[in-house]
Amino acid sequence: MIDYIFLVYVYKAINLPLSDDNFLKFLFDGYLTVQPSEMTKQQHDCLYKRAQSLHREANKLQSQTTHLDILGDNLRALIPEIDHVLFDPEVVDTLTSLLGENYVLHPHHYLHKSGTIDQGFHQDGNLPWNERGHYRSHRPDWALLFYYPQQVDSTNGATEVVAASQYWTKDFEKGAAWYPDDSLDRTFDGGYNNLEYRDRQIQQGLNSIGIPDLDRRFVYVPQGEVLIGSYDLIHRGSRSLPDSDDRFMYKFYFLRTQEPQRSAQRYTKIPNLIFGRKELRPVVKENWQWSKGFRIDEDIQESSVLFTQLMGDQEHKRVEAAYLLGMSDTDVATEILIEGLYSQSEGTRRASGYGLRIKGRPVTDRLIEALKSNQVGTQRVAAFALGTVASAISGEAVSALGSCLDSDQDDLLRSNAAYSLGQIARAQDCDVQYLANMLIKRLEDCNERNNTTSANFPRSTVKESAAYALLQLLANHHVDQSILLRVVYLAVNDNDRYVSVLLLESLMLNSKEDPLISSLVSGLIKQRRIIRPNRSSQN
Ligand SMILES: O=C(O)CCC(=O)C(=O)O
Ligand SMILES: [Fe+2]
Repeated sequence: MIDYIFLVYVYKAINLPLSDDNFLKFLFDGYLTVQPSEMTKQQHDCLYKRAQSLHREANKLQSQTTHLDILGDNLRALIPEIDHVLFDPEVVDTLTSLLGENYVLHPHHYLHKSGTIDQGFHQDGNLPWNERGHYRSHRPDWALLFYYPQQVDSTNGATEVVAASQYWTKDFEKGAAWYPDDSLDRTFDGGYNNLEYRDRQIQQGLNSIGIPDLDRRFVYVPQGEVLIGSYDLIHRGSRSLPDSDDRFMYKFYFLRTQEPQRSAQRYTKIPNLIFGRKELRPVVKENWQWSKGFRIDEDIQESSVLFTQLMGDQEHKRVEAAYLLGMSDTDVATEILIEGLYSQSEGTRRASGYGLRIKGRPVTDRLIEALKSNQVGTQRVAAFALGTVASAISGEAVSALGSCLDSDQDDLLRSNAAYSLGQIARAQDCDVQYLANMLIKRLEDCNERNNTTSANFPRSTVKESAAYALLQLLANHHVDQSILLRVVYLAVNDNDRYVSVLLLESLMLNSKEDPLISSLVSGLIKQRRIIRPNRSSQN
């Protein structure tokens, strides 16, 4: 039997925020690696052995749901020592530097073991088990953490990443429907015995994104290393040699709950971006400014060149153009982005959304109008682009997103609307009462039908986005006790463990000043939650 221990860790004040150089490196490369500063070799060895026994236990069980019961989501209860990694000062400081204070550990996680098959390149789905909830953020809103309890080298199945790939993606729409996952090659199954052929398939999958000179890197690391990456980094698990020792990787991810604060004057200096890939400089510059809480408009010269780039079919050129247009305060830039939003090309619409998202208040009305478009691909992007703190002061924007979430037919639109309400909920001046009621109502009374059974787990992607939004709200605002009681009820009763734990996290942040409640909730979060998802709830 594995003992439960419920240590309540107290976050120490951040000592060593990431240096500006390292932050910039993260914004370009999309990842960095750190060594936990207070862990010993014995602790890493212990986490290796624990991983081995858990995989053995899973193998013995031969059940259809070991991924839900054993290898995923319950790791903090089954292997309590993993908290040494999650709460190590170096890890906490790095995550705090990237995601701000009060970041939250997402309740979905997994213990990976490499094997002789290869994964193809992919971006992890932004909802558990490769489901899709919203457009990828581009901002440091989400981070993944890969922990390796043993050394990783060319023999035992390293993770391979594509450096600087986190701002790009592939199209996913299938008419009005969509692919839930972002595999670069959706037909790749990793099983071709001819290794040269397999390697060619992997490279071709990556080539299909249409961007030249991508930078593939195997992540070889010493024992105990942690990779912290943008959630959207393209990566894959590579094969191990047949007789190598087991290689484990504990995967977790984290989310931001607070908007960056305006920094001291010295940060308003824009660093030299000349060393990074050219197409990424505008994105990195915008992210830098956003993270430091300031904004300087960009001069654009060749708007016709940017127009052609945005309307074209090269993902890296579209994203570059969208950011340059987004950072300019000219009308011509706005008009180009709006035209892009209504384009027939999915990639152009998506890129335009990022540009419009930067513009904020001046384009709010245009985005509200686009929410009513008869092209669902335009509506979804408009819902996403409205999701910034700048929209909080527009009552129309908030109620347009609210009625979208309430009554639109398209699940991906509703899910994006919920996600955006979460971004708006970070604003000091948002309508807390309205948002709380609307989000809670969406979660109560089975208002959302289950719309996926992926990973053998019936649940609603929209509900998961609504829970995320409620977490953003409660992390930033005090609410009446009557609201908290409704949230407690949902957290205790919801059949979706991700909804439930995100709500517990929201209660924990909301009751930070009360050590009794926060210790109790923190214990509940760590506790193994639900042995099996309730299969009778296919409402
Ligand atoms: O095992 C690895 O190194 C990567 C696994 C991974 O990326 C995944 O399963 O999504
Ligand atoms: Fe992955």
